[in-house]
Amino acid sequence: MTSSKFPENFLWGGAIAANQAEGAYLAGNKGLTLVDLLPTGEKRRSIMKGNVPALTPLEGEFYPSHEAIDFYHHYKEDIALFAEMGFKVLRVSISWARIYPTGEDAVPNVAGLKFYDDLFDELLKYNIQPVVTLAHFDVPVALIQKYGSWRSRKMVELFEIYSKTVLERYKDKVKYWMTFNEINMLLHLPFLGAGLVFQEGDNVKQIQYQAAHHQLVASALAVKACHELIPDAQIGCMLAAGSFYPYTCNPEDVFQGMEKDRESYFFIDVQSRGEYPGYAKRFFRDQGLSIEMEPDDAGILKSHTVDYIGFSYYSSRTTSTDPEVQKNMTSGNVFGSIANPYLAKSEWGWTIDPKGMRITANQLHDRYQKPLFVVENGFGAHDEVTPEGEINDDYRINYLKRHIAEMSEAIQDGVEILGYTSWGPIDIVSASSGEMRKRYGYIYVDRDNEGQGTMKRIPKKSFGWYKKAIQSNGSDL
Ligand code: BGP
Repeated sequence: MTSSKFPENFLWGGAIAANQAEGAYLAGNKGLTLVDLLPTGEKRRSIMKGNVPALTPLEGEFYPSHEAIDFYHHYKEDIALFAEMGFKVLRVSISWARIYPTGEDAVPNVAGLKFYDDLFDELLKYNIQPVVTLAHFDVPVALIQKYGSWRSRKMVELFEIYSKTVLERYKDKVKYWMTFNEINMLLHLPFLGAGLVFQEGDNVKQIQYQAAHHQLVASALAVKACHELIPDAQIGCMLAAGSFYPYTCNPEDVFQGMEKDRESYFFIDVQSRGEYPGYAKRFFRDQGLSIEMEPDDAGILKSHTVDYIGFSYYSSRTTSTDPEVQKNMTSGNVFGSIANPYLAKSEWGWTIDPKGMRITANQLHDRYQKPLFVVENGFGAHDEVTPEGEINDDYRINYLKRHIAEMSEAIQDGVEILGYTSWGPIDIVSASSGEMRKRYGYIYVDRDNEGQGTMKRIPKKSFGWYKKAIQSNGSDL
């Protein structure tokens, strides 16, 4: 392998989300969001799919996002550590319910606006550019109660108001924006991705694709608003990426791999190319789905496409049409993946495939011919603190190193990549499991699965490693 090369001005940094880091879930008049209803363990998994028992937190349950790592109160200390590592960017999300606690308040919440002003100012003090996601898994609960969340067209209008509010407010501070985090998650974890709750007898696919249409129009309207309000900003989409490999060269497997990729590409085709692809129209016909669209929608989608393709990459996926092979599914992949016999897995069953980063980046580039932004990548692992108080996370360094090297290969293949924000540069709550034990950080946080701990921050071994990687612009991994 040739040595790593990155363009000058490559945006090195990390990515977190409001709902997994901030905590302070009721502070400053914040309203409840869907993550405030997610406990840990099995129950969480079932709720994330849309089986939601109650739309209020239950007495006696532990909700990890309520306090998370209390970034709301610790952000200065945390940003100082990110600055020490040399971050050029930090990806964060704005919690809609901090700005509009019920999602449709007459005026935005002053305390919420101020929190993000202070946060962005603190970042800019260190020359760290904020990269801001408008929606990262946190629909206000009041909108789920009143409208059924993204099933309703009403959400498009309310999201537009919210987007315009924050774009206008932070236009001098934020130049990189993103609309919906992992928009394709709506198909796999519909409650987490879009606040969708299902009742018996619901036509789940119909509801999902109608909600998807609403998010796609809302995304295009946010792009429009961003271009109008902040002409020197860039706004992108965000895909949970990772290509599907056919298990064999049987054309049936190959075709299935293509179709599975298209389940995800569908969203980005609309956001980046501005229209529904033919295969999606066929899918709707074949499935008997009828998506309600307003007369202006096609024009909105066509005129307001994204500037870059943001994506998360953790692992590749594998698919087969053979029922025998299908018995060997990986436990940790919400996309439904067969175990790949060539690849190892993390403790959570996530396949480790650095080469897949290069493959995925090339495929996205070939398809869209727009700059890419790797806005999530990382290794969730259980870390041990030694009696000396050290965390020697060589496994994490090893994972990141190999992925960054493959990203460099992709760049040398001609793929334009704006930057790399690894996931969870400081330990935060895991989205899929709700655990604190599944850690991604360069910075350890003393907090456990039950919410106990001092919240103390401790740099891990990977802290120094990432600092060096950034300092050398990726050439010293
Ligand atoms: C993505 C999400 C993140 C994040 C990450 C890691 O799906 O955008 O919010 O948490 O995956 O997943 P987990 O926390 O489940 O390990």
